[in-house]
Amino acid sequence: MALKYAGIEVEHREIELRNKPSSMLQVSPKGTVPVLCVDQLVLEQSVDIMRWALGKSDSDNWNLVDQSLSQAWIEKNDGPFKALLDQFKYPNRYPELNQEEVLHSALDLMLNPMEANLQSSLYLLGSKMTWVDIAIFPFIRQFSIANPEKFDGLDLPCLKKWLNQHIESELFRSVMQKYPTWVD
Ligand SMILES: N[C@@H](CCC(=O)N[C@@H](CS)C(=O)NCC(=O)O)C(=O)O
Repeated sequence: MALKYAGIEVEHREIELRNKPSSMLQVSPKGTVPVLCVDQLVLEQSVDIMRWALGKSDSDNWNLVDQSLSQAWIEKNDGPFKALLDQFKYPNRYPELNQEEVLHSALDLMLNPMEANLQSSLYLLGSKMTWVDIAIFPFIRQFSIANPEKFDGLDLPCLKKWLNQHIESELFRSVMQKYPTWVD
């Protein structure tokens, strides 16, 4: 989304995670997606790719954020919330965990604090959309899809409105397409 927003054209190589092409592992042995190869650089973290793209072009000032606030949200999302998301998405991998407890931890840690922010402003960090909204909403989307009935029953009206706005956005739709799988 950041690349598209910044108007950067890329050669998009969709890969099969179960069968990673050796050309990818050669440039990025850590073997996770996304990876961006540009100007002799190999960017292997989504957040680095976003920063690089916005450094090139940022017409709506997505980058105009309080640095420590944005970092705190991203760290919470990528660390403990991502762990809870995996536990919520793949309960069979965590038979020892109680799903209700996982859900409550996710609410306490992330979903309720986001709801509180979104009750007083349209976006996570205030009245303007920033890269932090774009970085975090795909994780909330995954959470909502993992157990739609449960998610629908949660009292998070502003979070749901925010999520739908992003899911229905032209930007999201334009990048969420099926791409052919890359074969070396
Ligand atoms: N912190 C990394 C996480 C990357 C990551 O874990 N990607 C997953 C897919 S969403 C992956 O490539 N997993 C490797 C695998 O499943 O083999 C980032 O934001 O780029």
